[in-house]
Amino acid sequence: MQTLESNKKTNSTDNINELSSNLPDFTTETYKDAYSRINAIVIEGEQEAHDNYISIATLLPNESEELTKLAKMELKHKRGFTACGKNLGVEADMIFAKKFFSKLHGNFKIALENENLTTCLLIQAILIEAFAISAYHVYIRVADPFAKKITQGVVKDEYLHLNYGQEWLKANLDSCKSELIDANKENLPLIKKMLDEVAEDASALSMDREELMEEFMIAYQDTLLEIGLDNREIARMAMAAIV
Ligand code: PL3
Ligand code: FE2
Ligand code: FE2
Repeated sequence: MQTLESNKKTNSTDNINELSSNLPDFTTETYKDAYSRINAIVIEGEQEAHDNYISIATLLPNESEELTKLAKMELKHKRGFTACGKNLGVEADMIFAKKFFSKLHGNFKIALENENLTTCLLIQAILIEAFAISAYHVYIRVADPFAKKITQGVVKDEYLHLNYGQEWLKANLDSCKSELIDANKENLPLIKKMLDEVAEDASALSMDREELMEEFMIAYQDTLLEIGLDNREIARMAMAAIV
């Protein structure tokens, strides 16, 4: 547990890259073209995260204040990443980004309509946040100085969001475990698909696919362990990504 915990706070490779400063050329057309989609994905993701926390608050009226706070952070993230695109002279391809999220967004909507709080929290506060955390960690190592600063601020907040979902699911594990496992089976493959879909553009930004997967699995498994699932259950859940 100690070692997993320490993974959250220090990302060893952050420092290594700082020393070698092996950064891509942020001015090439190839870089900017890929950035127009990646930047849009992040902007759309932050907006949807905002909307999702506001929606979750309708299912948890007692926690509305806390959830509204989390939602507001997402809008701040959105503004930060919008500035990153402007700074590089890139126009975000929002149509692409909406499509990118549509399947997961649809599943969230269905869960919300059915008042499946566990599923809503798994999708937003665990899967999407772990995806964001992994992507932002990898991005920080190869980002332009302006974006790097913004992303470092954002990733700290994302841990608060992940933590929120983690603590609720931990406190309610007895009653939500089977829904959690089912929802994971349905939605983890979508995250895997999204990762595959973004891999080529990410690599144009010097972000490595294997590294993204690795960071995702660290955040994901660590969270499930904290929630109170055992190693076998976590292995089973993770397996849903490869079938
Ligand atoms: C929740 O707070 C945010 C959800 C955003 C999802 C982001 C997915 C990231 C895809 C890969 C992007 C790399 C980072 C680049 C930043 C401009
Ligand atoms: Fe965010
Ligand atoms: Fe978030």
